[in-house]
Amino acid sequence: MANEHINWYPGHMKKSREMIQENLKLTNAAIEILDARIPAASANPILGQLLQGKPKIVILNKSDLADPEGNQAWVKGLRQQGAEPVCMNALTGEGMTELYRAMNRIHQRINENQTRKKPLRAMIVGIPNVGKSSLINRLAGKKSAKTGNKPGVTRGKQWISLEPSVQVLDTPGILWPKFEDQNTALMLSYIGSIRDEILDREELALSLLDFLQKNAPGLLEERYRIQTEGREPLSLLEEICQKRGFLLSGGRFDYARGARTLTDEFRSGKMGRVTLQWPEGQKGGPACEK
Ligand SMILES: Nc1nc2c(ncn2[C@@H]2O[C@H](COP(=O)(O)OP(=O)(O)O)[C@@H](O)[C@H]2O)c(=O)[nH]1
Ligand SMILES: [Mg+2]
Repeated sequence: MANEHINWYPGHMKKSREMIQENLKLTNAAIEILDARIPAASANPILGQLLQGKPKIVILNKSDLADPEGNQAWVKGLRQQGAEPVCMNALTGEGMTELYRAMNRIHQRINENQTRKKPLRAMIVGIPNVGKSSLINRLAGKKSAKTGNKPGVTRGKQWISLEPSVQVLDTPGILWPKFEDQNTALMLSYIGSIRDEILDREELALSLLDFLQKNAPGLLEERYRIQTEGREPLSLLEEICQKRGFLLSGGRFDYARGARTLTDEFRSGKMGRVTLQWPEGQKGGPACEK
């Protein structure tokens, strides 16, 4: 998976915010992309402030990797908060029809009671790796969006016209996650959206095993054919190494390989679909923070 990581420095964050503020002046709506597995942890901390009341569509992207029940729960929860949620898979285009519908609803709302109808001009925003470029490519219908995250880079503004009066800016706004929050940082590490160096892979694997054992033991039990009840994460990792034959000389466990395999298989969805954060008061996961 080609994860793009950014080191966020204060200057960097300032530039990125300024770029978004500049571009927001040209738009009357935003499309916020979240990762459907961790909608709370992948939300931007200051987006609400930047939008200043502009309507937004919330895309739960990578919904193919999240629990379908979790997707439903988030759609319902976000709708109750007055947002326009759309479940999506930017790789296959699933959810595009819903996205167009949501854009039309917002467009109508913007022009309600207006004699001079304005076009809808929307901007895509989100933290790194949620699928901004994938969606822009899909909207543009060709591989046109630049890959790589360069906050602050200003290119000539290009609009992708979906209809004559519905346009999306071809440059996404890249915001930083709430990584000062420990739980958020962990969730982002589990799905591979922040540098692995922040947590050692083996530590990360043990933490992920602990989380899954408590919240989604079935994933581990089915994938690795192991019993998880009452076990220590380390013993789970050892059994996974044993089962996969990840052994070093003298029969020692190859923890590094076990950890890499576990995290890779989790991130790519090989273990199954899982929602790590549920809307408040609902099943599984830690209660999501605001
Ligand atoms: N499974 C899955 N992977 C996705 C989806 N959307 C994007 N990706 C992958 O997620 C990674 C990051 O996507 P990208 O569009 O570069 O994210 P950006 O950093 O927000 O621009 C890439 O490896 C994409 O192929 C999706 O809906 N489902
Ligand atoms: Mg990108």
